[in-house]
This record gives sequence, C-alpha cells and structure tokens, in this order.
Amino acid sequence: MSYETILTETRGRVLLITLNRPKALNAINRQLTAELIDAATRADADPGIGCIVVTGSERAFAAGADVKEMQAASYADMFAGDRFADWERFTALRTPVIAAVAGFALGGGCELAMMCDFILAADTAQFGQPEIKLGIMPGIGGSQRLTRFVGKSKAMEMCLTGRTMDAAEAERAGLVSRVVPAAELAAEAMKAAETIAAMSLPIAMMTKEAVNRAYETTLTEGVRFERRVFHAMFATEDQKEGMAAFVEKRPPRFSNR
Ligand code: CO8
Repeated sequence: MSYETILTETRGRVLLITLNRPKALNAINRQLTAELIDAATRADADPGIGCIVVTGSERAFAAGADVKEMQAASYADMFAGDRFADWERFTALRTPVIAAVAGFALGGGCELAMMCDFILAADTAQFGQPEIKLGIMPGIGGSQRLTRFVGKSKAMEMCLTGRTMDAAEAERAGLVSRVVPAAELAAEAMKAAETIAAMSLPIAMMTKEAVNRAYETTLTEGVRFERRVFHAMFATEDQKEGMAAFVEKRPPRFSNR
C-alpha cells in the first residue's frame, strides 16, 4: 500500500514511520490515522521487524488531531464514526514502538506519543494537552495516560490550562525516557530501536506485555502475571541461546523461537 501522509522506511529490522503533513504540522486526520495504523499493524505481523519508530519533523511530532477536519462534526458524527476506537489497534501492537519526538507534541500528538512504548525527546520537544482552549478535552487517552505518567497535579494543570511542558520538565516528570540534542534524535532513536530489534522478538513482546500490565492491574496480579510469563520464557529456544551465549562468552544468536 502506498501512503500519502506518512513515509515508511525499513532499516534492517527497524520500521521507521515519519508523519508527513508538514503544512499542517502533522495534524492527525483520518487518512494519517488509517495509514499509520495500517503501516504499524503490517509491521507487527512481520517477523522481520523487531521495532517500530514513529517520528515527525524537526518542527512538529504532531500538533494534534486535525481541528479543521473535526470542526463541523456533530455528536452523531463523532459517536457513530467512533474513529478514535481505531487507535485500540495501535495500542494492541505487540512489536515495541518508540516515539521520537521533536517540536510540538500537542493534543492527539501528545496522546500518540504516549501510546508508544516509550518517548525519546529532542531538547526542542513540547508536550501539551491544549484541547480545552478549543472547547474540548483529550479524546484518545490523554486524560488517562498523562495522569499515569506525570501524576494528577501536573496532568490536571496541563489539561485544565492547556500549558505545555518542555523537554526538561517532561523528563523530570517521567513522561519521556531521555532527552537528547535535536540533531541527535534520529540517530539515538535508531540506536535504541536497533538494540531492541537485535533481541529475541517473542521475548521483547512478552516483556512489553508485562510492563504494560503494570498500568492495567494491581501489583499482586501484575507480579503474578510477570512470574507466569517468566516461567514460559524457559520454553523458548532464545532463553537457551541467550544463557548459553553468556556462559560461553559470545554474542547471542537469537532465532525468535
Ligand atoms: N489541526 C489542523 N491544522 C493545524 C493544527 C491542527 N491541530 N495545528 C497546526 N495546524 C496548521 C495551522 O492551521 C497552519 O495552517 P495554515 O498555514 O493553513 O493556517 C499550519 O498548521 C501551521 O500552524 P501555525 O501557523 O499555527 O504555526 P505556529 O508556529 O504559529 O503555531 C502551534 C504552532 C502552537 C502548534 C499552533 O499551530 C497550534 O496551536 N495548533 C493547534 C494545537 C492544538 O490545539 N492541538 C489540539 C488539537 S485537538 C486534539 O488533538 C484532540 C485530540 C482527541 C482526538 C485525537 C484523534 C487523533
């Protein structure tokens, strides 16, 4: 399938998806949503891809949902269309996904970054949920995920006032894993993605599932889930290979089995 609002490039075992609506600061419209989710779900089904990187431009990761597209919608349009439900296919991806964010990550852009597994930020990144200024609120998880990432006080302030957070504050607050100079963002994101893609894919998928479980359940249930998955890893060839390689002082050759 050819895409018009995103660019895709496979580099070894990494799929790089670049949001590409520069004139609209990568505002997320229906087409971009469909194309991004299509590219990501195809990669998820491809054992040759071990990590996905989602990025934007130097100026904007994404400045939000496309306001011009939503502006005239009625309640019935929003309810019947239920287009935000499509994002459940994105959050269900099993392949690790990194958001590499420079510039604006606002509204749906911040929400998209938070739907990825972790966020690497350029020092130019700005995060915010400014929807309230438009007479709406976050609609694809922002009120929930931002609160889990940065705590109630900061999330409430950001959602109620629409103020943005710079990269340094986002790192202090735990929203992003790391901040790097803008010129190094692409290389750092690829380095992290290649590191992940060199691991055993099923083990990485199980690890992602276990970490995500921390957001969905109690500590006791989460630890129990972790233990079951940990035990199951001993049924994989990659556990045998990983430990044999360590003992034999050589790099592992994972077979993804
Ligand atoms: N939607 C549509 N177009 C946009 C958007 C947007 N979210 N953001 C920027 N653009 C367009 C502008 O309209 C402008 O186009 P044009 O040249 O045709 O007028 C172009 O991008 C460049 O923007 P600016 O001229 O405004 O650039 P500035 O550098 O002056 O300002 C800002 C940059 C501060 C980012 C400013 O553009 C802005 O405030 N944008 C809107 C941010 C916002 O409110 N985002 C939240 C949108 S609502 C939302 O995300 C709801 C989420 C729930 C559903 C999510 C589903 C995916």
